[in-house]
Amino acid sequence: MRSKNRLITIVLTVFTIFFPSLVLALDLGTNITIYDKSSQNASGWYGIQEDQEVEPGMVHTQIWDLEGFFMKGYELSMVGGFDFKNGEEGWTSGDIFVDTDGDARFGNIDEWVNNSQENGNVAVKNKYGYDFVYTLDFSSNHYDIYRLSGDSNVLTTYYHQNQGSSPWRYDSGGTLIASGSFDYLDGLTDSDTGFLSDSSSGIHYALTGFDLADLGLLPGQTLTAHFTIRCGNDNLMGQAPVPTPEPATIILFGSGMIGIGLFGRRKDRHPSSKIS
Ligand SMILES: [Ca+2]
Ligand SMILES: [Ca+2]
Ligand SMILES: [Ca+2]
Ligand SMILES: [Ca+2]
Repeated sequence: MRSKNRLITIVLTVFTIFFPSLVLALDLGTNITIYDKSSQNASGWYGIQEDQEVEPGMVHTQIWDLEGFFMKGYELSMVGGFDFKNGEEGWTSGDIFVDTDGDARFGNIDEWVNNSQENGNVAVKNKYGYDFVYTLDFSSNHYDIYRLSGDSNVLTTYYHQNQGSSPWRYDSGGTLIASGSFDYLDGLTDSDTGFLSDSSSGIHYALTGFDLADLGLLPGQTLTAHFTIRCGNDNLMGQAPVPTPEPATIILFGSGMIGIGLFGRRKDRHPSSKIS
């Protein structure tokens, strides 16, 4: 048995040395990214795909590229060439907005945004349809979740031509419903993420661990997630049906109960822990 274990260890070590990308590849679940409804071309940096894409007329390199939203069970994550924690040239991350009743408004700005020709991150009523926002604190990797209404205030993206990427951040008037913590990953490779980089940067970043269970969603509802950078340079959108609880969760829960049962029985052998 011992030599068999040693063989397994050797095989795993060799595998890790020769195929590090396979071993380290992130498993963030299903890619739920959708078209952000803002493009000039069918492909390329102003195209309809999200990887190697930014909004029309904006700076286009990997360091400005938001790449994908992912969902694994009730965990939401996202990946980008943009450094979510440190930003780029003072242009920082926004918050993560979630719509749960199918009326999120984004892209196609001429159709519905009263687009002033002024630049600035302006506080406006939440006319974008989002029902929840995860506010991100990168000093402690902490998030708060607020429930939003149409009377809540949110901040627009900075550049007036990027209003289809709004909103950027939460401002005020929501109701705090839950809190949690997220993980920030840096130094990810193309192989880790499945996305492309370029000569400006070979690196990808990820934020993981946003719990959707706190939103009280029902299976069958569709959720739409939104994130952008302060300038609105790139807009990232994701959409997916709310999952039904997985059988695996029930099995795990069941085995946990069996474990507790065994532990309890073992403890019972000790006279002092007997329950009469
Ligand atoms: Ca990219
Ligand atoms: Ca992009
Ligand atoms: Ca909504
Ligand atoms: Ca985009």
